[in-house]
Amino acid sequence: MEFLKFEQQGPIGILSFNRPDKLNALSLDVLDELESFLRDAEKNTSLRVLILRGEGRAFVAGADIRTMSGFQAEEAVAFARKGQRVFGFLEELPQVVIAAVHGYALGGGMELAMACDIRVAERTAQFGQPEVHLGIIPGFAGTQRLPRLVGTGWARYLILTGRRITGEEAHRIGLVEVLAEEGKALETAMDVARDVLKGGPHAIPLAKRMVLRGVDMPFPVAQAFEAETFAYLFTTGEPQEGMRAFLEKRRPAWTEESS
Ligand code: CO8
Repeated sequence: MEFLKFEQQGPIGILSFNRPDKLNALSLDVLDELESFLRDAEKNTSLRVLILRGEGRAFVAGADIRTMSGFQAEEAVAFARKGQRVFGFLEELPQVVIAAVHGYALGGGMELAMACDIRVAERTAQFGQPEVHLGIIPGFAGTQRLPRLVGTGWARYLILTGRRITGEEAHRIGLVEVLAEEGKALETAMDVARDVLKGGPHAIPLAKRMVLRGVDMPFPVAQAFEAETFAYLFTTGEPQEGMRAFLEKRRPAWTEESS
């Protein structure tokens, strides 16, 4: 891979955006590489948690402005759809995805972090949706994921002013779930990953899917879906082991990967 680096330590994978001279800006090539990586990752059954981070001074400073600067309308819609598809695929991965943010997470970079399940960020990280300053709008589903995460008030404030906020402020408004000290985003994300791995390997992806699907369903339908998912888990043997382990005062023996 040219713009991405991947290493796997047991069930935890670390994917680094590696185009530091351009603050990891998302060009068409970077998006292509990300898409093909994600297609492989989906099938990687030994991988249970994926951490996303950036090399250099940024997480990701946005979609590549040079790429977009020559667009006509057809290319613009294709680029927006491509980013939406790739980020949608990321969001739908069976693995838990954690963004470990330091430095800039702007525009498409903030949209990328929002497509992750959990956001860890350093206090000094810089989040923002500066698109309007370029005469565009967030186009990788930011106008949709941001209000779902922080409410329509903060979403309109951030998108309409293009102002940047620190990791600390992002944490206060609910855009970031876990705050890390400077230089500690990855380490803190690894701690979160280890907690995720304590959960049942069947329960975790199903719980993730339930939350994601459920928000777009009418409440009674989502509730029925939840009950069916709950019941399905009992066909896997996992709840029996989890609860037996609790009663026997020991750690559950899930699978080799989860220990
Ligand atoms: N795209 C392309 N290149 C970038 C980007 C970017 N988003 N961000 C930084 N770079 C490049 C710079 O051009 C520079 O390259 P070079 O050395 O060749 O001149 C290099 O990275 C380093 O950047 P700076 O010299 O600017 O570094 P500073 O420390 O001075 O500034 C900033 C850092 C404040 C992060 C600054 O680089 C900046 O403002 N970057 C742009 C941030 C931005 O506006 N991001 C949003 C982009 S729009 C977007 O993401 C839309 C997503 C949806 C698109 C779908 C529509 C079709």
